[in-house]
Amino acid sequence: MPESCHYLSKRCRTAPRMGALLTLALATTGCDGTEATSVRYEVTFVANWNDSTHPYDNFPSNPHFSPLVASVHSSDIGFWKLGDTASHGIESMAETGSTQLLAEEIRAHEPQSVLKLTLRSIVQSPGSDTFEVEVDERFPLVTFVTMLGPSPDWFAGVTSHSLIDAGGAWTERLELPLYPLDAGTDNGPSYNSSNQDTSPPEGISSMRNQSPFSDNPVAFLSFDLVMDG
Ligand SMILES: [Ca+2]
Ligand SMILES: [Ca+2]
Repeated sequence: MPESCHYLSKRCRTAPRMGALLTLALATTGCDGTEATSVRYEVTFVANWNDSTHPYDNFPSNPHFSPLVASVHSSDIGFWKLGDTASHGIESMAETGSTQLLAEEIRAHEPQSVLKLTLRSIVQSPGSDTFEVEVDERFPLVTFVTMLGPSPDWFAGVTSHSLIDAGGAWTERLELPLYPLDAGTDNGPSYNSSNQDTSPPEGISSMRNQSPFSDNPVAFLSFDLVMDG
């Protein structure tokens, strides 16, 4: 059996619900081993960072998230990980909100390991953003990052998250709470601290329940499989 039909055959054996079966059938054109099956997801980013959810440390007057960097890629590549040192692109994104360096790092892996890079616009918090991404069996992973602004080097996101579930089928709906992260590249302790470069850089770490953050998520990221027809 062609490799690209692997997930389809698994899905068919497990007698999926009719909606999912319909989607899969429509999304699957020419499963002859020459093309991977692609599906689309509606992605919704909901900003949840405000002075009620995180009521500490002179909460800033203009809380926002920098333009979301969204990448669909294969398991051959990853762009950040807890405990690892941030790349220059992640450092730049987390400290300034700039997408340029990170976009270059991601695009360097097109088309072999990266299917698509999507750059969005600033989202006020509270606020939301909705868009679609296309994924396929060779590129089932998503990586999303956005800076909390203003902040020294704090960001939120997911890394190399697969939209294929443990049973080998496309996940129909997924909602992920996003907790604040420290890129480990600036020592500033407060939202509006001046630049204090961390040299050498430290590993990326969670700031969940660490000053100035509470135990609440700063955002939610959800994925809904688009049901064609
Ligand atoms: Ca830091
Ligand atoms: Ca820095």
